[in-house]
Amino acid sequence: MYKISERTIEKLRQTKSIVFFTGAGISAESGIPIFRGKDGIWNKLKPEELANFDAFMRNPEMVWEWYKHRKQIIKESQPNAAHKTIAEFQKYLPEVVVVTQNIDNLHRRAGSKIVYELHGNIERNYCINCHKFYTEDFELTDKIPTCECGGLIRPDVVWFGEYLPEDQLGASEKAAKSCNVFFVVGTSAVVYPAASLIYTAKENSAYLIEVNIEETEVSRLMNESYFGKAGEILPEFLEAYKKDCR
Ligand code: BJW
Ligand code: ZN
Repeated sequence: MYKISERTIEKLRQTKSIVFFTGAGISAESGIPIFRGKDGIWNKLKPEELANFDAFMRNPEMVWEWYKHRKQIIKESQPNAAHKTIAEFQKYLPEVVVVTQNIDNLHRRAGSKIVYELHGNIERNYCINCHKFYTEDFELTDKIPTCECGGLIRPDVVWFGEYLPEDQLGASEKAAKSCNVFFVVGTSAVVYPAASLIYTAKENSAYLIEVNIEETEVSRLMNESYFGKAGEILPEFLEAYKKDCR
């Protein structure tokens, strides 16, 4: 049981728009490894060595092996209590926006309707030559996926040094500027420009609430921090909110 503060409930009661800014930690309880920290997959594999275009061109087999492995994990995973709670909040609050750095599609699978994906989606792929999109499963073959034009197919995700999708970032900035409450859930908040949205929300007077198993780079900016698992804490917010409405 976590004690949700009265101030938080009051903020939720007054809010017109709420943003959930999420990272890998929200999917950890679905069995998807996080990148950094003590359980991070990138303790062994350096992110910059795999998640960049040069690495892909040098060694597409290696980069595809990594994505095929992750595609398989994601395919077998299910949204957890944290994703589901965010989706359930839609029943009670006027506007619930999810801004996610995750590529796993779990927010949509949980039923969230407004989801902005800053770093792409692992279910989509495209040809680096002609930009044709592919959504088929590639993990069934051992070969590197190749387009009918002969170009290499890559996952539609954002690697280091690449621009974020303009429409998704633009819509997220707008949401961060206009929301009243901004939740920061399961992210180390070290990757930019995604993390800058937290500062945008703060500059626009949103009430900032963090949910993470440990302190992060941005904890000092928060109005309130709740330390523990997202799948355990987020349902408590909803319960406390519903109790207050009765
Ligand atoms: C739990 C939990 C539980 C665990 N419950 N919590 C300004 C300053 C400095 C650097 C830069 C800057 N601007 C740009 C940069 C460079 C770079 C960058 O930010 N580098 C930093 C690392 C220093 N950014 C970029 O390159 C970006 N592009 C860009 O800026 O374009 C402009 C440009 C163009 C050309 C030249 C130069 C600039 C692109 C960034 C793309 C990031 N891509 C990745 C891979 C996506 C595809 C894939 O998944 O394979 O995105 S990297 C990886 O990190 C992934 C994630 O979305 C992202 C963020 O990670 P996240 O989600 O925070 O995960 P973790 O693991 O770090 O944290 C998990 C947290 O959960 C932890 O805190 C745990 O405690 C917690 N937790 N269990 C609650 N149960
Ligand atoms: Zn092509």
